[in-house]
Amino acid sequence: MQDLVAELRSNGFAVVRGFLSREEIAEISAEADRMYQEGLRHHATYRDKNLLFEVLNDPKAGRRVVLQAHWTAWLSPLLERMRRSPQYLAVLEPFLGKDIKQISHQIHWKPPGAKYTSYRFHQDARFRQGNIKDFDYLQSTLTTGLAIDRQTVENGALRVMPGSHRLGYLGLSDDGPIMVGQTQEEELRRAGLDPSNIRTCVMEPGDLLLWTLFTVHGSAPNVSDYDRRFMINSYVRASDSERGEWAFRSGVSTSLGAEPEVCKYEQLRERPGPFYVESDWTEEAAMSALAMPSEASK
Ligand SMILES: O=C(O)CCC(=O)C(=O)O
Ligand SMILES: [Fe+2]
Repeated sequence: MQDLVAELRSNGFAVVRGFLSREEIAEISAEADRMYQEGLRHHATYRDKNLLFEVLNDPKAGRRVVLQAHWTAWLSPLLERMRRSPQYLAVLEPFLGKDIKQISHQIHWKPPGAKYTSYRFHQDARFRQGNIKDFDYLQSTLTTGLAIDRQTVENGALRVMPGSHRLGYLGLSDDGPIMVGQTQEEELRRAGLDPSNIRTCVMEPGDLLLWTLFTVHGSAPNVSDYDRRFMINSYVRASDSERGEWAFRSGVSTSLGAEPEVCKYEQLRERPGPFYVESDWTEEAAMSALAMPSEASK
């Protein structure tokens, strides 16, 4: 038996090989494809409560792509069950106990041929608001990444910096969009990190990567001709978080309620949607904003 707790404590990440079977992954793969098609129905990024499709007209691919889908458990009974399946409880319980809420539920795609398929190095604490951004919460949270496709160097598997979870919040990539450009080595060195320690987490479909809110990680662009689908589910010890959807209560798998809970999307109550997101973080949008100053800035 692999001692995942010891591995995560010492390295800030660990891989569970063969977490799901071929059959289970085949089902999830088909459902992820269905969610991709669902996302493509929208001309731009779309939000409806916690459900989000990040949709972009990718300048290099010359087509519309879906980069992320959040909380598709609201659309998919299969994904709703799998986010709180016994397999997840078995991995989570030694870290978080039997009362567990879920903060994120995301499918990420890296469409072959697209420009925007990389993530600068960062710590996921960057994307959290409120109490759990605190370094004290290192032990209260756990993030999991399920390989739907093979994760290779070529298709942009997650890359981690071993031991970085002990350094507290470093502010990496806080200066700009996470998917524009790649982290320069100087930025890592300034934060006290040695770029030669970067490890690429090569995985087979069905493997599960675990990391912490403070583990420095990122991923390179997909330069292969196949997709890289990765499903991120992150969890928190329920007693340490007001936010999140229940996943397990006293070890019992718990389905979504009638109304969504605040997870990462803080404006859930005031601006539930549905709406399209007008802001665009691409370089192309930044260039056209410079070329055509808005009325207000003239
Ligand atoms: O999909 C990836 O490669 C990384 C995504 C990630 O780290 C994040 O969304 O926080
Ligand atoms: Fe991340």
